[in-house]
Amino acid sequence: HFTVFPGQPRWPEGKQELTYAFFPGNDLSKTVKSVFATAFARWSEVTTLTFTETESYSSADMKIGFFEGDHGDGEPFDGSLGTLAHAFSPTNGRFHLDAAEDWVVSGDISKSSLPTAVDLESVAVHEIGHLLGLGHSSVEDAIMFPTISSRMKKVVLAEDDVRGIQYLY
Ligand code: TQI
Ligand code: ZN
Ligand code: ZN
Repeated sequence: HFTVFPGQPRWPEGKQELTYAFFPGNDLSKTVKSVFATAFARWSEVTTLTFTETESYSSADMKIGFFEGDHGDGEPFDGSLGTLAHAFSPTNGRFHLDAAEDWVVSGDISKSSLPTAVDLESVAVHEIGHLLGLGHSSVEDAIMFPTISSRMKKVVLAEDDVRGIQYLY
């Protein structure tokens, strides 16, 4: 079953149109950005929320960036594998990814030659769940289940994820 964060934080009722921006220091490719757009779409499809990219990092509701090691929020990254990414509960909006991972941004992760490959879309869909207020789920098929078998793609919301997000919004 899905969970929410203590106190049930969520984006306010009157704020259905959320914006996101990429950390300007990262200079991400169109392909990488499109992976995030697809991941946001998984959640907008089952809610009345919309997600739009904005150029203004400072005013964006959600701020996405790739960082290595200690990056100033007290939760340093740890190099390849281990912690892959973290996102904070509403309405913090920060979504950080470990730049040291071998991110697979398109295509089939099972075909990657790297044993340390991590599927970016799978992690993005999971972390956006956190950004929106979902905690972890006990349902193994759920995006919000706290483990993912390596070299696996898990990008389609399970019924439990949909129930969770529709409980909040
Ligand atoms: N990062 C953890 C996660 O997002 C960070 C975390 C631990 C956390 N406990 C939390 C975040 C409680 C919010 C609430 O779960 S991670 C997975 C999964 C991670 C793990 O790098 O370990 C995914 C990131 F589910 F596969 F294990 C993405 Cl998909
Ligand atoms: Zn961080
Ligand atoms: Zn998680």
